[in-house]
Amino acid sequence: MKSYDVIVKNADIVTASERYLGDIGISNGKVAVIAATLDASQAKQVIDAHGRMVTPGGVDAHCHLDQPSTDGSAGADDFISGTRSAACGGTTTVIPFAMQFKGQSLHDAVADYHQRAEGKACIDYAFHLIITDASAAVIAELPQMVKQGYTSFKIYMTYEALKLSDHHILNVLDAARQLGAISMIHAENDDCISWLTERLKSEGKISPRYHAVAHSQIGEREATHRAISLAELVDVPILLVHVSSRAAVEQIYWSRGQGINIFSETCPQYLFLTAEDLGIDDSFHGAKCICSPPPRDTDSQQAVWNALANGTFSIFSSDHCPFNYDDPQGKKLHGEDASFDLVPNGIAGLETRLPLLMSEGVLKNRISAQRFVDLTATAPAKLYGLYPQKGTLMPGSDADLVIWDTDCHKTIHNDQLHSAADYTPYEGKEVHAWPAITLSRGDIVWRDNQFTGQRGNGQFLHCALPFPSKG
Ligand code: DUC
Ligand code: ZN
Ligand code: ZN
Repeated sequence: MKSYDVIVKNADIVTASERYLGDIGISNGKVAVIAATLDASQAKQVIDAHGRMVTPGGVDAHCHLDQPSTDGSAGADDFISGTRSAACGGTTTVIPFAMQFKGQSLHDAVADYHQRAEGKACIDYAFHLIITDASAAVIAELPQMVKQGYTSFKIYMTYEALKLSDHHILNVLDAARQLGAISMIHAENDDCISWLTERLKSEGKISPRYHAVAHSQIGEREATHRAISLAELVDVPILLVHVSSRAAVEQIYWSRGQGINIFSETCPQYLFLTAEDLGIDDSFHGAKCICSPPPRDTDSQQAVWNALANGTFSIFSSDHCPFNYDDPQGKKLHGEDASFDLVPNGIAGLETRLPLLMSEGVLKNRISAQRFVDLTATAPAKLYGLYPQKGTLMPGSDADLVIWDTDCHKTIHNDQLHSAADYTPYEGKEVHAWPAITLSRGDIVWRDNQFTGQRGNGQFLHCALPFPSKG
C-alpha cells in the first residue's frame, strides 16, 4: 500500500512568503505533506521537478465565460474552452461572473450560470455576482446569496445595460459592509465616455483607435476617485478592477495615504499592450485590442509595473472576455465599418496571463517569484474566501500546482493556444516561461504541451466571506 498518489520531487517550492527546496506528497487530490525528502517508493507516481520552480496553480479571479449579452454579441469561450485554456496556462481556479439582467433575481442569475458550467468546467470555479439592478428586493437577496457561497459583488459605473447610479452603488456597498462581502468596481465615468464618443463620431472619428480616446484616463481617474469616496463614506473595503492608467494608480496611492482600505487589480493588457495596438491608422484590425478600460501609453505601463512591484496592486487577473474577430457575433457584430462604440469589448488572456508575468516580471527581475504567487494565486484566494484550499501549497490545500519551464523560447501563436477565440492579442510575442506540468486536485491537466484534463472535472467552490460582518 503506497502512502501517496503522487510525489513531486526536488521542487523549488514558491509560495507568497517562502521559497525552498522540497518534495511534495499528494493524496486524494490534496497536498498531504511537504518535506525535505520523501521516499519515492511510497508513491504510485513520481514527478521529478529537477529543481524547477513549483508554484500554486493560478487563481484567475476575473474572467467572463459564456456570459450572455444584451446586444446580440457572443463571447468566444464557454466553460469547456475557457477552463481548458486556463489549465493549459497554469490556472487551476477561475472566478467568472454570474450576470444579473435588470429585473432578474440573483437566484435566477446564479441558477442559469450553474447550468452553463456544470459538466463542462475542466477546473474548479466559483462565481462573482454582477449586480445590475440594486432594487430593495435584490439587496434583500444578498444574505442568502452569501450563505450559498457568492461573496463578491461586481458593480459597473459605465455600460448602459450594467451601470448603477451612485445611490445604488452606496446601497450595494452598505449591504457588503453588513455582510462582510467584497465589492468589485469597474471605474470609468460613463458621461465622459458618452460625451467624448458623441464628439468623436460627429468628427467622423469612428475607427477602433478612437475607443482609447473615448475611454480617457481622466474619466478613469474621476470614477476611481469617486469609487474610493463612496467606499470611504460607507466605511467598507472595495476592489478596483482592471486598473489601467497612471492617473488611476495615483488615486490608489492617495487612498492609501488617507488610510482608506482599497484593494486593486490590474491585467496583462495594461503591461503588454498600448493604445497603439488599437491602431495607428483607421484599420479595423485594431478592434482586436478593444477592451475597457483600454491599454494606455508606455508611461502608464511603467506606472502599472511599479504598482505591481511595490505592493500597491493586490491581484493580477486576465479579464478574459474574448470575441472572435471573423464572426458576425464577435468583433464584426456591426460590420467592419462600424464605429468603435459598437465593437464588443474584451480580449483573451486566461492562458497567457501566468506565462507573460512569469517571463516578463519574474525572469526579468521586475517582481520576485513570491510576489508573482501572491498576485496570481494567494491574494485572490484570500480576497474571495477560497484560502487555504486554493492559492497556496501547504498540507491540506488542494493539490493544484504548476511545475515551470523557465528556460523555454516560445513564441505565442493562437493556433497553439486552447481558447476558442480566433486570435490572441499577444500573437508573435516571445516568452521564456511556460508551465511544463500542471496538476489540478492531484490530476495532471497539462503535460508535454498537451491538455490532459477532462471536461466536467471542475467543481463549484463556495466562497467564504473575506471580512467580518458589521451588520
Ligand atoms: N471590459 C469589461 O469591463 N468587461 C469585459 C471586457 C472588457 O473589456
Ligand atoms: Zn469591468
Ligand atoms: Zn471584466
